[in-house]
Amino acid sequence: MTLRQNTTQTLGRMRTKPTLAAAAALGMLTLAACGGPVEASGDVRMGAADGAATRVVARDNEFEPTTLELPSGSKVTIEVVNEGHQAHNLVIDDITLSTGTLEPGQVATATLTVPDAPVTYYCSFHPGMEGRLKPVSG
Ligand SMILES: [Cu+2]
Repeated sequence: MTLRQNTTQTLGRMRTKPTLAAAAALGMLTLAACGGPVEASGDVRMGAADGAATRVVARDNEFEPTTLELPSGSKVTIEVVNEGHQAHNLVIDDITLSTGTLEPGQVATATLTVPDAPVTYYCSFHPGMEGRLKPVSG
């Protein structure tokens, strides 16, 4: 079995765990928000996207852009780049997504399905560092 197959299967199992596990993971994220590293959750991997992706830049301390308009219900790839001098992350509670801690210069790629209603993305380290993912009719 190749490493890639193994990783895919592991992710598949993680997605099927009950909601309780997700709630516990969120609890751990909250506890870790005081400056320690936070775990990634959802369909996230380190590194740049292989193909087309929507780019979100994290700076000290804001996201660019602060509004992302993407087609409702579509599967999208979002590349999160930390161009700041501090560690940041990008978290969307509503869909249990987190890039985990991104040190300066690091990039994470997240794949997600755009929800039907607007959701907030934020950095758990920096209150007020946030943006809005807005679904638009595809
Ligand atoms: Cu931050």
